[in-house]
Amino acid sequence: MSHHEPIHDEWDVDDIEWDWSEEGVHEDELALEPHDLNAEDEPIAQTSPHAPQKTIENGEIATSEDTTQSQEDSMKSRLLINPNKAGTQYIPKHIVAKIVYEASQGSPFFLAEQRRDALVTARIQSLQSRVQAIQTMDLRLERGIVESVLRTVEKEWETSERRWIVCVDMDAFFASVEELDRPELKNKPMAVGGMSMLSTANYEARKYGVRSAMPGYIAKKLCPNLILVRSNFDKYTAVSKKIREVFAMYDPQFSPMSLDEAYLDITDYLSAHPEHTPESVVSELRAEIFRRTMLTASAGIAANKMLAKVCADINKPNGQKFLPVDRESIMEFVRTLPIRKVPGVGKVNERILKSLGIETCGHLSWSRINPRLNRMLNFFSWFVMFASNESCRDSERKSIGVERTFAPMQKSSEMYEKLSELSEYLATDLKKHDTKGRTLTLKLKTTEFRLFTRAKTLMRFMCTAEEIFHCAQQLLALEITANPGLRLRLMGLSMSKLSSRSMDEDGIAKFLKRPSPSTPFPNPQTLTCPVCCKEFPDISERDMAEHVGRCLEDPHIPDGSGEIKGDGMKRPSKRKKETKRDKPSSNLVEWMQKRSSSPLLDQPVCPVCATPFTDPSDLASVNRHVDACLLGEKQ
Ligand code: TTP
Ligand code: MG
Repeated sequence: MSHHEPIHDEWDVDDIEWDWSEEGVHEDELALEPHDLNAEDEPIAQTSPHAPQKTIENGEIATSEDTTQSQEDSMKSRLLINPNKAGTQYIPKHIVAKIVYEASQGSPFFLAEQRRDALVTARIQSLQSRVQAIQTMDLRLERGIVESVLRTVEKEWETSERRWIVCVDMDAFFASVEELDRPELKNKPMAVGGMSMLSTANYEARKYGVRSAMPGYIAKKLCPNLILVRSNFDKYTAVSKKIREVFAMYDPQFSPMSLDEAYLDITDYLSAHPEHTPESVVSELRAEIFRRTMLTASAGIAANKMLAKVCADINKPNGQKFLPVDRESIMEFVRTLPIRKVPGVGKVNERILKSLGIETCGHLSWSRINPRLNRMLNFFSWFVMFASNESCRDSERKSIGVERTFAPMQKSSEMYEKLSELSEYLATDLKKHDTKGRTLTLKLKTTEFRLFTRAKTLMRFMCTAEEIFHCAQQLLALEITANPGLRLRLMGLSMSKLSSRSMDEDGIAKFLKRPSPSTPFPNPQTLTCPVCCKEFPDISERDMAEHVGRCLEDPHIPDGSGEIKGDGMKRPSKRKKETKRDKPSSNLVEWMQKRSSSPLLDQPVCPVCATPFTDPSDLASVNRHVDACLLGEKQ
């Protein structure tokens, strides 16, 4: 992936997949943490190679292990970060683990990882006791719900149109680009980056266990002959441009994920070129990339993005994997797929799942897993994602982010300068993708490797560098004030809750202007401003909308739901004495809910057919309704 290329993955403040930069730190660990575990910023760990194996029988899950894993084993596997990276399979993992463990002991990175590892162990222990409690419950209802959801998913799958989705990913991208200028490095172990961090390594170096996001000094222990090359983003961006020209030949609306990776939907291309098969199109595409750049790419061809992404890694480097789109082929493929291969399952999720005996995606299957646990860990959603028929269009982008790693930084003036630079980059990316967003997340990593994110959601959209910087500096100021002596090594900004820029009206203004025939509001009338709480007799909706807009623009009034989360770092209490003006957002939500014609969001609905219950307090009729749905007696 790239330096300031946008990453767009599902995230909801906690679930961020960030980009990285100069020194290359990949935080893939942040995606899709199990809901109920509140895994926060917890990065990935690999289950110990020595951990006892678990079994799943009759839907019951053995939960005895993980706590027996020694702290040292747990740390060794954790420090491996991603032992499944293509090209690293030739060296025994335990040898790499031992060297990395010994080389990093006592470093700030090691201490931070140790702290996080202890947290995960504690979570696993608490999870295991909860799982034991669940085992004794009557779960027939939940099993029925899972079955019903699966029936719906399958029906949708059967009736929906098959698409051919391709994930293309360049091989050892930064390193391969460097080799173009220095061909003598081709057969030598080489990595891009510095002693503090590597961006990537060529396949020769991977044979020694060297890989992305590994400190250079540790890589040197694994491979003393390793040659380090400094990164040069201008070169990578220029090559990326050429690759994208090729992508556009096969799918003009391709979806770039980073400098070296993209999703393409080649269904239309195939219809226009009936002489081709999906495999021949992708071979041709890869050959064209090679012709233009002298670099190799690998690809996955499958029914959806998730499967294509997994496939792209299978025959790396310079290979492609084709997965037929029929149900049986997909089910067979998924059944044996190790859970760590699922995009979004990082080292924490992997360790947690493995502690429950879940090693492959087959183990996620509803029939073998306790459904309540399934729901608790949210892994059903991963399972369903395999069956998804989503397209890979750009419009589905959930967030756009940039980040930079740098030499330790302590001066706040420098921090603000970096923030301003990131705001510019983010604004440029937002413009490029014709989008704007309401939630801005600031990500910081300290020199002690403490990683935390602070997010703020505004009622209005942001897209310019000034708007972004204005919001971001408030978040940064809070941290600088709360943590004297703060020393940073990484900073990132990401925008989510995105919307197209081309929409002429947004947010509250649009809402306020929306006609609402089912909940008529007399006009003019007495209305209360949800921001300043003043009452306005005989005001028209239009004037009220303008007033609310002005209130929201007033910087002295808190402008939305400032969300703050993190890793327990000290931060100033934002809440002073609560005054009427301190609670605008709850008033606003309430006000908007009253005005909305749709049912309240938290109205209980049937878990099977999603119909709101007319009288949720009448449990007997609720049960009758759900039973009927489960038995398929309702339409
Ligand atoms: P990747 O596609 O993940 O890795 P890669 O292209 O180097 O190797 P592979 O053959 O396995 O695809 O990332 C693309 C580029 O993004 C990579 O060359 C360097 C950069 N990068 C970082 O800077 N830091 C990281 O942690 C990772 C994973 C990548
Ligand atoms: Mg790559």
